[in-house]
Amino acid sequence: MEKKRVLMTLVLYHDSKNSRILLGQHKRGPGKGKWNGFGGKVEDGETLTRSARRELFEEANIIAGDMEKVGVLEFEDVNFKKEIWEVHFFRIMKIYGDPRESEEMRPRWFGVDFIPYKEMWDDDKYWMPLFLEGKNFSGKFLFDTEGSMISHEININKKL
Ligand code: 8OG
Repeated sequence: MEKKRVLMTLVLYHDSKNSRILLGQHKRGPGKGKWNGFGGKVEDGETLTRSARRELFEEANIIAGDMEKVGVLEFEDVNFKKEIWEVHFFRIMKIYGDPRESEEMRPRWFGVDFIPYKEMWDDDKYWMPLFLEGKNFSGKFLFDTEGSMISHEININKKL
């Protein structure tokens, strides 16, 4: 049976001037305790960028200035819900407002040399360094039912 594709966004802000990145810790749900960028499911009738901006505001209380698409990754669980998560990644060039804790996320700045990979999804160590270097990427990751990564494939793409 063909797996259903679920569209999602992930938004990241790298403050390169101060060598830091803004992450948020999930307070609930399947990713509870994990640090991540901001994002979630794209709702019916929403564009990817609109959805990304909405999630950023809901989760961290900040407004994104210009954003650019930097990649797309597919996450597949060996059998979970028969879904493929297609996550579209965006880089924010500027933020407006101070990050504030929401019901879902606890935002915090991390120095780029202190990214808490042990408390993040297994795949993040593959694409985060590319993101921090300003590269574009695409790839596929397969997970088992316990959430451990079984296989990975990542490509560096040319900028559009
Ligand atoms: O808990 P919630 O449904 O909001 O989480 C979905 C968000 O997490 C969405 O922005 C997409 C993102 N996401 C995945 N899988 C992975 C992953 O393996 N690594 C990272 N960094 N983010 C992921 O759905």
